[in-house]
Amino acid sequence: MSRHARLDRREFLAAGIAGSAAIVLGGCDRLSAAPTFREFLGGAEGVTRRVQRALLWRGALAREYRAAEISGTFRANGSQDAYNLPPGYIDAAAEGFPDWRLQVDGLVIRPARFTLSDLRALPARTQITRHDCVEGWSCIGGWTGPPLSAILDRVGLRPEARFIVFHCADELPRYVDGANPFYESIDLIDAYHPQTILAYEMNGRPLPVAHGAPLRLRVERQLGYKMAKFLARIEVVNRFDRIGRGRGGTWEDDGYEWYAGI
Ligand SMILES: Nc1nc2c(c(=O)[nH]1)N[C@H]1C(S)=C(S)[C@@H](COP(=O)(O)O)O[C@H]1N2
Ligand SMILES: [Mo]
Repeated sequence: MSRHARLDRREFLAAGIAGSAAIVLGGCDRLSAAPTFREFLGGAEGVTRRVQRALLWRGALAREYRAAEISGTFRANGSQDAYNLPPGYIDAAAEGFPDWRLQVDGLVIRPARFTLSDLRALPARTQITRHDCVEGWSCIGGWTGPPLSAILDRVGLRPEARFIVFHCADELPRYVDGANPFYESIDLIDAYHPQTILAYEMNGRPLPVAHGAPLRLRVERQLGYKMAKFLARIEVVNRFDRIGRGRGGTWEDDGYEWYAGI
């Protein structure tokens, strides 16, 4: 990555953070450790990750909350409107995404395309969880959708499969040397975790555009930036060094950790 691109991205983030400081986090909380949170992820992250891996079973469930604990307003972050989305996306949303398909391919036995009704026909899980953003805020929301494992079982993983890559419809402007669609990736442990779902509903209603309509990932044992919104394609791979800038995700390509455990 050129120094220039990184600077642009930093400026972009700085502008976003400055902008969001003015926003009242209605219904959301600042994390108690907010000032040191990023520091914690940076400096001590290696230690944290080793300790987590040693002490915590990665299959353990994230805490789930009661309906009464849902945040009155759930903050939207990153791409959230027409600015970062392809032309026509908002209109398609208004019509219920008739032409939208989720493409699932890569190291799978039966590549497939799913419509929203295909996904709604699968057994769904509803979970009320806390979303923690690396920028130091958290909100509690309810999510409904099929477990990712159900989709992976449908397509069948080939033995070489190691990671699941989520390709999104949005692009972050100014990040680039060219087109830079948002992407993220997780390993098979998280992919088969029972709380890893593809949510088409938030708080009992169709997922709003700001939160990633029509479909977003919830991977509840990790930080917010892993929860890819505006899903377009799921690719099963055994390496991700040739995707994007090679670190497994848009935020990782800018220096954040690939495993963002909380
Ligand atoms: N496609 C896409 N997914 C994304 C982002 C984004 O900009 N684009 N931002 C990430 C970040 S940093 C966070 S905190 C959450 C925000 O989700 P929310 O808008 O529902 O709060 O989405 C994550 N997933
Ligand atoms: Mo975030």
